[in-house]
Amino acid sequence: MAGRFSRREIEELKAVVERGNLTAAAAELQEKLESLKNTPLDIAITGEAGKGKSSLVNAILGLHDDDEGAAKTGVTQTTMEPTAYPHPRLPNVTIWDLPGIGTPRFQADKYLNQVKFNNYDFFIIVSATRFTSHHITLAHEIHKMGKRFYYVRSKVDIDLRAEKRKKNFNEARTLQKIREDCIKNLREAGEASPRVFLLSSWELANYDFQLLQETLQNELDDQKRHVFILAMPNISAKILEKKKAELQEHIWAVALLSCAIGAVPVPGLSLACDVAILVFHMKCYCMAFGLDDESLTRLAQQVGKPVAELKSAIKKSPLASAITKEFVLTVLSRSLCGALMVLELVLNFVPVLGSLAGGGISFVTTYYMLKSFLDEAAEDAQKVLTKALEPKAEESI
Ligand SMILES: Nc1nc2c(ncn2[C@@H]2O[C@H](COP(=O)(O)OP(=O)(O)OP(=O)(O)O)[C@@H](O)[C@H]2O)c(=O)[nH]1
Ligand SMILES: [Mg+2]
Repeated sequence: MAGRFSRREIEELKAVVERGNLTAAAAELQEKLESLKNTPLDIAITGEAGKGKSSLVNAILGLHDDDEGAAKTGVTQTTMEPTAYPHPRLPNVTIWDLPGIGTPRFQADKYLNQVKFNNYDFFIIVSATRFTSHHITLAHEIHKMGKRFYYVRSKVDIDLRAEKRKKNFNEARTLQKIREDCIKNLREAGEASPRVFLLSSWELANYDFQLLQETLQNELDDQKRHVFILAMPNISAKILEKKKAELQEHIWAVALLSCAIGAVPVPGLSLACDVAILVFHMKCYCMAFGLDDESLTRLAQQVGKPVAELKSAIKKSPLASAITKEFVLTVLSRSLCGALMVLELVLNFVPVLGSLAGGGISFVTTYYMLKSFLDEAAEDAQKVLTKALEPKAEESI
């Protein structure tokens, strides 16, 4: 049932309470949550001109090439200086679209300085067709800085289309051949365990895009991983689940913070909690799941469906803009079941929560509210995704 604490959460909560000083613990937690919110993540997309760097920037950000705020793509040399593309919903995440290496304005020997190579957390080298000496230069320099790179072989849709003309065409075999070739070249360039991803920025659901996302996520430290997961485009059920799990991890900390800093009795209810904290985090959940007007409008354009059709899939949670103090108060007053839940939890955890005094109720109220809101928002986000991916009415006839 929504609202249950996991054993681990109870243990962590106990530990905090046992350490005795709730205000200090809350300050520590607040700092942790704040730094999580402000952790910068700078990802550089590099490679030769015209290989699909800007298209990949847009793919990672969940933007269409024509969207406002999208990186410009084109058939002639397009990107002339490092350009920052802040994530549409997470301003501390920035994808850097770098100009192509080896063009007249960006000779290989000056490129690294020109594009301020030191400034990024990690690199994605984008290639298409052949492996070149520029890839070796980039790989060496990134290594020298003690940083990582991921090698993306883009535009595989074009390779496959060309190979299809042959009699014995086999998609898996063709992809494997491209992959092996990239790995072999990177090994020869001195890379012990090359990380190679085949993809088409036009078909994110196919090939290695998801694997790329997962690999990046696993290799980031905890703090950057949290930021990265929330920044992912909502293109699969799996990504939505991951976001949910990531947000859920922090609910107990938010709840503890709420009871330590601002347990305010809710008028007319035997509940107390910091409504502002609830509003803030519920909005964050909606934004992470793309349950806001801007994200839905963009998604509707991308899949060629009316935005109203996507919105019709949303059954439980409101959009981010509708989450106000009044909304939260209405939910609180309606959640009789929630109140019972709170009571049950308080009774069950008297030894723990007793020492939080009045704050105990605020703790469980906040916990319960956020947990059930997160469950509902995640459910709605899955429904929106299913609706977006359904064949259009005229196509299914
Ligand atoms: N078929 C296909 N075309 C792609 C893909 N990625 C990019 N393109 C096309 O390739 C061309 C170049 O893409 P860009 O993303 O502008 O390449 P870039 O590396 O940023 O180019 P510069 O900024 O000029 O260095 C554009 O016409 C894109 O539409 C892909 O995965 N598949
Ligand atoms: Mg470009």
